[in-house]
Amino acid sequence: MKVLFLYTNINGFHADGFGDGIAQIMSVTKKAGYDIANMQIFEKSEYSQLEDLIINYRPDVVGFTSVSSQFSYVLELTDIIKKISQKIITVCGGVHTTLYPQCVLENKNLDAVFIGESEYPFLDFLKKIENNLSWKDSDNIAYNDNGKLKKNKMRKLLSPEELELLPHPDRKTYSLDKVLQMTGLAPFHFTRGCPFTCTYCSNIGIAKVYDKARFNIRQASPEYAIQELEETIKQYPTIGPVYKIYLTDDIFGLNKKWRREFLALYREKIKIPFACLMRCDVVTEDTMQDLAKGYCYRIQFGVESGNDYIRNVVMDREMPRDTIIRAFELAKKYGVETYALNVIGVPGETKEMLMDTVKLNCEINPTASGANIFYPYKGTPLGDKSFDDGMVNIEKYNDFSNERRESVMNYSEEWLETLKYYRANWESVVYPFTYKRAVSKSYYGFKQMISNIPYFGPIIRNNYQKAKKRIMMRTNRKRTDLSWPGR
Ligand code: B12
Ligand code: SF4
Repeated sequence: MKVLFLYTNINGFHADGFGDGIAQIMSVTKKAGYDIANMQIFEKSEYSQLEDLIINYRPDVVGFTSVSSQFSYVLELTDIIKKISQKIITVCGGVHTTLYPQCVLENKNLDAVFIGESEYPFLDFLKKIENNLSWKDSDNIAYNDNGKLKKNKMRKLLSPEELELLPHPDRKTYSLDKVLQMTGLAPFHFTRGCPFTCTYCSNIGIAKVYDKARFNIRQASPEYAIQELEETIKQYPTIGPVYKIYLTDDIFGLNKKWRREFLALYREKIKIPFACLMRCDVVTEDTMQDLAKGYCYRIQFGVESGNDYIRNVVMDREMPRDTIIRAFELAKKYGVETYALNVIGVPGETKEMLMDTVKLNCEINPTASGANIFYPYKGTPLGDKSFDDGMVNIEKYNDFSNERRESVMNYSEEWLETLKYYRANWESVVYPFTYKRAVSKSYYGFKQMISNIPYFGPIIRNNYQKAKKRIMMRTNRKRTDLSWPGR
């Protein structure tokens, strides 16, 4: 039996390309003995290549993965697939179908969606198809039952012991080459879940799907993670000399014991600079020291809002202002670059509140800073409330193409324009014009151009960064490199 896995990133606002979730489903499917293939689609012009692949490979099942903004493309692609053969079973998993399984009713050419962690439910599903049994009895799926949503029972979340038994995500069939070239980084994801309850984020929504108040973290052992890194580096020897590592865990190192053991092993066996995502309240002096010693060169912190009411009441961040300031100070002290992530345009925010965010960013003075416009994801508390209160412009929302770049909320024209302006000009607002900055910005543009040269670009950039770090360590100067892959 043949299974084709598809990852789309059409009209994404930054270069992406590796879905850890689908790569994990691919590895268990392969291990179970099925024939698998993969295609990554970045442009609609690639649809015809998919047609060729379907005709030549003749899959029995096609599995998509989808975030909300990609779902309309998934539906377009199911139409293409079913036009070639009605016999091919089309399914989709990922965060969108988990939070909003009703989406399966939107197009009859999508046979079913998977809800939540689906390694074993997907294998059962394939086994049923193979044995000519009804796949409609599989766990974790939802499908269109004569116009009504039929949702099957959910398997329990995988325990740490079960995670330890999974094969590592398949980075062979799902070739990383394109991702490395596009992003300049090798992504890895070692933690499932995040226990915080931020109202705009999917984690609280996923917790609800599992009837839980919080989506607590689960991990395989640090040894398992290091083994995955070693295996991948062996497969892609450019990781290290050319490409750095990006740990995409929602919050790296939330489990202290795990983090300490992982970093100790990383120092001994991996020794490649890595970037990661963290919360400001996870960082202590100890942690920062350990991270800096352990090859962490950059941390992406969610600042979200500089206004206490928006941050802690509307967004439920539970994050004191001083904690944010302290985390950025510590990063500076230990020579770790920082990126501040901000969200503007949440319901209730005024211009003054937005300016509080600008002020806080000026105060913490991160290496780089960016702002995205609030997007009401279905299944999240703030997203659902926005829909319930009639605050979402449905027409704009259905046209996902400007996700996070423009607001889809029913705000006044003036406020919509203000948000667009601040998002587009965030850097110049946070870092006011100075000749030094203007020079460094053009220099950054030049560096980006160099980085885009296939293969050699990242080598040149890395050597430059190493030399710069050496000089800065001596002079203890502030960094001005603005590059960051973003999320
Ligand atoms: C790492 C990460 C990225 C990486 C990798 C993206 C990816 N698709 O995995 C990068 C940097 C590329 C990225 C980009 C983006 N991201 Co992102 N990202 C994450 C993050 C932090 C972790 C994802 C992950 O690896 N999880 C671990 C794996 C194991 O879980 P999983 O992906 O859910 O997979 C399991 C199940 O869903 C299911 N499953 C998944 N796929 C499939 C397929 C089949 C066939 C089956 C059967 C099952 C199945 O089984 C998997 C294993 O159990 C999440 C937050 C989160 N915790 O989910 C945000 C998150 C997914 N990102 C988000 C967003 C918005 C984006 C962008 C749209 C940003 C942008 N505007 O450009 C892009 C979209 C890129 C794309 N085309 O997918 C949102 C999505 C919200 C939504 N409802 O749509 C999230 C949830 C964060 C949030 N704000 O809440 N992201
Ligand atoms: S801390 Fe970050 S990942 Fe965790 S719930 Fe909040 S926004 Fe989501």
